[in-house]
Amino acid sequence: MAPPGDLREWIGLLEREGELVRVGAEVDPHLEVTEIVDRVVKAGGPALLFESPKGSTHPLLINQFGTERRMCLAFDAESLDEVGRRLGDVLEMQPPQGLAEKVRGLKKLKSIADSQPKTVRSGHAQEVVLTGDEVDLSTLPVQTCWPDDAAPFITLPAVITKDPRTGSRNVGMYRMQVLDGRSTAMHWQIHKDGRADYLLADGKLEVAVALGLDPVTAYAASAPLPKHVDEFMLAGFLKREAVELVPGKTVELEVPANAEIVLEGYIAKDDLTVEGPFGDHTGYYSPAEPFPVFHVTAITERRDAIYPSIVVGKPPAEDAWLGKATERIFLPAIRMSVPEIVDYDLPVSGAFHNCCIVAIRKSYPGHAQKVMHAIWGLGLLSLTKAVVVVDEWVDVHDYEEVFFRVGANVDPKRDVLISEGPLDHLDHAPSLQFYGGKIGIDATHKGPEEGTRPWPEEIVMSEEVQRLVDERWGEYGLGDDVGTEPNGRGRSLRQLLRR
Ligand SMILES: Cc1cc2nc3c(=O)[nH]c(=O)nc-3n(C[C@H](O)[C@H](O)[C@H](O)COP(=O)(O)O)c2cc1C
Ligand SMILES: [Mn+2]
Repeated sequence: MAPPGDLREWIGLLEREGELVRVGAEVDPHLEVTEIVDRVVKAGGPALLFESPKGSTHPLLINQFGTERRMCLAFDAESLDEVGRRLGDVLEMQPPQGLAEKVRGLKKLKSIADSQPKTVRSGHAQEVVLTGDEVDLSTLPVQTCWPDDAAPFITLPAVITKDPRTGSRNVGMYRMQVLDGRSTAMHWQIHKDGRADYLLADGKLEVAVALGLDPVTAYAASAPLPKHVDEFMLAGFLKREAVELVPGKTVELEVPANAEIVLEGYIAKDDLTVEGPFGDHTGYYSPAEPFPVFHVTAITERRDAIYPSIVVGKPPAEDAWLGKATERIFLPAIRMSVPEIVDYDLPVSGAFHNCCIVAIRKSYPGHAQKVMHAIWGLGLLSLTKAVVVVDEWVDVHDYEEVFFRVGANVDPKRDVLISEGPLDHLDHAPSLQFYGGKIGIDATHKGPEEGTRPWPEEIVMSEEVQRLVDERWGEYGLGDDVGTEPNGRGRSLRQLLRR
């Protein structure tokens, strides 16, 4: 088995797994779809294929990413950590020793070589080609997600550009406000690679937008890779099959051959429009701001093309799982530069950029502060507003336990670092947009070498007594519902409180 090859295969898989419901009733992409999906997402419900969106002939697929199980189906993996390990395996390659290791090493190298996208002659994405006056975005069931949204927004695009100097490709997920039948805004934020390509362009930048991809390639568009690394290569690696591309019809860009819909066009330098407001993943409306205009020169489609969408809003929304995928998949890459990091968690309710909890193998004074600064210097993680550092044995995904450590181990005067730096484009809290305060909380154990009193021992029952009680449990007449597992380190507070 491998991850699905295109959106149709993916829909077929979801259907076989009982993970998709077809909605035959006519439903309005203006607000109504959002209210339905928001309820279904928050209940952990299935993907939805709206077969008759009002005013459009294209079906609308939504909530394809809405649960951990569907993410695992998308990646053909047991867990998202397994996907991370596949990447980590390649990143951490050492010179092989012995024949068996050499053979394994060659396989790994081949998996990298095979992940390079390849150009093919034709693809479903271009079964229908519409150019000039035939271009009409109003045929798509683009959602107006929230009541104060300025217009309909394309929310799940893979936006393809090339660096005008080096020719290296970038694929990013940037929402697009529909302005009229032939143009949209392009909401690449100031820290993003697509915008960097635009700033480097002389006059005009060609852009292609792929909609309706296999789930791994769609995910890859949202992955925070270094600018010179092609997201289609990551997709090829994770799919274990190269992304196939076809030359665009009106642009010198290659587009995914398996896409349901492709928008081709260009963005002219300094051609700006007012974008927003838009009900954003922060849980608030992001205000209207100037962003570039994307002029569509061609729409190419698969016959009976399916339009993909996603609703962001107050967390948790469907995008939570795209964010969690990134959190898990990038852990090995982060550990390449900060190996003392054992694990990290970006709480969904923190909209990913607001908070990062990180567990470290602490080995010298100031180590927690070193890691805070590392996070604040690492790719898009640099936009993190709050970093909480805990010791390696703390489960960073257990927020009750993290809260316990912060309460128990922090002297606010000594262990809180207030800093400043770049902040997320969408963060409305700082006085200045893009720039403001950061907080680091050191909730690790300390000691005299960091100027504190000797640190007390945590309470843990001796293993001997735990074993004794295990053995004698039946004699106490307490039944098997309570207390059959030992307390102490390693058992999370949340698990204990649930009992
Ligand atoms: C559903 C969804 C919508 C997103 N919308 C935007 C957006 O409108 N603008 C933006 O700059 N980033 C947006 N992002 C985040 C980017 O896709 C992400 O930061 C990615 O790394 C950008 O690609 P790049 O690193 O090549 O610039 C969105 C992510 C998701 C999952
Ligand atoms: Mn990129």
